[in-house]
Amino acid sequence: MSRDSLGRHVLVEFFGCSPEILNDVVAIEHAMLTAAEKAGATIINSTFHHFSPFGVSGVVVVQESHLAIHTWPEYGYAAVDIFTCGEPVDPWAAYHYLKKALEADSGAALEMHRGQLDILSKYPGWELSENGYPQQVLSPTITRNVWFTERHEYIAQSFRHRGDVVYRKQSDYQKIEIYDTYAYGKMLVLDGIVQTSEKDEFIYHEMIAHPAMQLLGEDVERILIVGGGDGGTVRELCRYTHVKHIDVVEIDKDVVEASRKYLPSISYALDDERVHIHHTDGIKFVHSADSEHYDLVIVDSSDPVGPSKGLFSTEFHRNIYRILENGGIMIAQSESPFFKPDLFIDFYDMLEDIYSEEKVFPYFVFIPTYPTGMWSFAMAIKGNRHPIKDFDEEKARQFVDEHRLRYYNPEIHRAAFAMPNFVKEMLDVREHA
Ligand code: SPD
Repeated sequence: MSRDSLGRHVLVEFFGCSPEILNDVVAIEHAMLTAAEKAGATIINSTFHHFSPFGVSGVVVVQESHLAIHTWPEYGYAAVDIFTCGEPVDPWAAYHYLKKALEADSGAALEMHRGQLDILSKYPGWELSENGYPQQVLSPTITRNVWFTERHEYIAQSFRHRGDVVYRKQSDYQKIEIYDTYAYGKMLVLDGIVQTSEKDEFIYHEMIAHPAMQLLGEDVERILIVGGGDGGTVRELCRYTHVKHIDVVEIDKDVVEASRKYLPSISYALDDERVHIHHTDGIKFVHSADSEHYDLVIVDSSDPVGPSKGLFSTEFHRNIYRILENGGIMIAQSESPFFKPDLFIDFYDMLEDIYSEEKVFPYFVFIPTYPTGMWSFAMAIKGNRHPIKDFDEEKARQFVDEHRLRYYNPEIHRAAFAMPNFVKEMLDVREHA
């Protein structure tokens, strides 16, 4: 090309692309960065976002201008701009690469010459480098701006991550992903829902385990965890030497494998000899378990969608009641009164039907990575314990100090059971605490 303009702008339409690729922010970012390299451009930085419900937009800023993309997965369509200046950079190399990378059936492109030199005249004092192109940027800093978003109907939360997915697999039950986020470290995501992260997991896992364990004291030998394949709950329970046997019923072996490999600080206790992992359906397991067999049952589930749906059902919880020893405790993650108010109310109604109103106690935690931040656990007691009256504060303090727990302590134990007024109203609470 003879140099008749400052830049070349190729406006591209790609048709018949793979919808999966067009909806995958990581794949699109990777394709666009590679396209910039293929064009011979020098990458300065990139920013890419995934939109609700579908689509990705992003820009790669290169020393020689930019590449931009907007995708419509539902139409298999992508609009791409490739704008370059400087002879050595070839926008068409980017075009051909992207056509393959997006698996497009066809592409249409229009090249415009931007800044035609025959109609421009240079201002004095604004000389360019010898060859007439912009000066080279010395040691460009490459930054990437790639986000995972947990999306719901009315709210969403985004986490910036390092750009490459650490782990991704469509298992037999769900889509499992692990991202390396800047704010929370590695983060386990199931079907688009954040489960746990290296930096805030201690809140959830200490609080699902220790309130009940401190209440049960030495009276706990056999424990069942339904779900919990990441191993965080097991890790907390294994701190208690008097516990003899823990069954972990995690339907999805890939969750366990991924956690073992990529989240060792959470999962290491899965190798404790007292832990027995069963890759089977928790509902069936509980259905066929012996009556009055467990001192503690913990339902460490995901939200009530996909494989976790049945873990919020009446039949499942009736069976848990049956398999609990007299005096035993059931703990379940019970979502957020803000995020899913109807489900929250129904769940507590159901537990009160089974255990009686005086034996069901919601308690609350703050979890930064979950929608609304406010989360809850249900404690349901078969027998005559009370979470505050029977709480041995001194023993708990010793345990907390010995294990250097980071969230749970005697003050938190008491405070967690305090109910905000709006929750009391939701649950129609007549004081029994
Ligand atoms: N909104 C997500 C709730 C997930 C609760 N389960 C997390 C499992 C951690 N062991």
